[in-house]
Amino acid sequence: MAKSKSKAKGKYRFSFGPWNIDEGADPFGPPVRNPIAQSKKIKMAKQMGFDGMQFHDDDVVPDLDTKSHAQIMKEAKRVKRMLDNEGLKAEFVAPRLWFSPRTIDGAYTNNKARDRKYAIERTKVCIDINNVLNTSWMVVWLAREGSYIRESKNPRIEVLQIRDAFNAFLEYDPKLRILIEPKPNEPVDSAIIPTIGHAIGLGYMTCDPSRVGCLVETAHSILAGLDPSDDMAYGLAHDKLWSVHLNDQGGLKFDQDKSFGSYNLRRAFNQVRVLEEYGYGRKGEWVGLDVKTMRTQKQAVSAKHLANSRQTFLFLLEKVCTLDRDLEAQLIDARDYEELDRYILCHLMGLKY
Ligand code: 3MF
Ligand code: MG
Repeated sequence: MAKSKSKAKGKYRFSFGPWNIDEGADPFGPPVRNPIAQSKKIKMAKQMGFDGMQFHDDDVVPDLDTKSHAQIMKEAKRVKRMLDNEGLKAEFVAPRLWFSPRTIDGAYTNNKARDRKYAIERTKVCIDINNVLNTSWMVVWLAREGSYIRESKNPRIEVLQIRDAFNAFLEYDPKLRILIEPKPNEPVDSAIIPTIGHAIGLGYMTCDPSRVGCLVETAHSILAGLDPSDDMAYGLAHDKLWSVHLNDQGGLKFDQDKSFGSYNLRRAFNQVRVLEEYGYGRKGEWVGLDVKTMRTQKQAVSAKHLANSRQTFLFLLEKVCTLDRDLEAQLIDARDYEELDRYILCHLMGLKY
């Protein structure tokens, strides 16, 4: 567990997923690096000071849909042993519901009943894998729940279909907690659960709202035109921010997943601040870094963005802990926000104020 030099209130454990060290393919060009084996990625996580890993169900068991349940459990146990050997934990296992030919038009909100059934059964297998990896936190990114043209689905029914699917999962495993990861678009044009407010509202509609929370991802908030630290604060005010995917994003374009703080350091500072002021991590919440390797990175340095993002977080934590709160309070009291603005900038730049 990482500690700030100054006294931090939060307890920070860091994680990332195997997809965060990638081969550099994009919609316009092929891979530019060789794949790195899962076992190697787990070792790299340990070396870079991470405490755990995040997974998709088929990161743990590739080609999941073609295997028997017994085989899936056997392969999941192997990954658990690999983690144990490095002293790492699994933060969560998320169902990958956007690859199969059966989820082309959505998973829980697919217009075909047999395809919705597939998505629900697949998620139950994901819950079983979560149990083998000794985690009961399942992140659900609702990738294709939405539409490409508005008339193709009934949006009210879509919300109820997701609620019903979640109810089935909450009943399937009484220990399960669902963390909804909202994103407003990409791959679909219009997501049905686009923001953290929608995610939290949906949780309250389920049969056990106490077991449904959320994950805020920096880039997803920015894509929705929102401020990520405000989104995190909203989740925290509901005691429902159970994970974060920190990264960065330059405005309203494709989902960039840049290194944390690389685009807007002040915005990153405010995310760390809102977590620290809550005492984030004390209830077991993790700091996930959902950052992407730049396509231009060479093989040997294709994980730097992870180590850098973690370091930036710790650097900003130090900035949060050393902020002169008395001065800040005085400037707020005087309503001199120009001066407060200047103080924050000087503090972030390490300039004498
Ligand atoms: C997409 C994402 C996803 C989710 C992950 C969890 C591939 O924009 O952020 O990353 O975080 O799939 O299910
Ligand atoms: Mg994410």
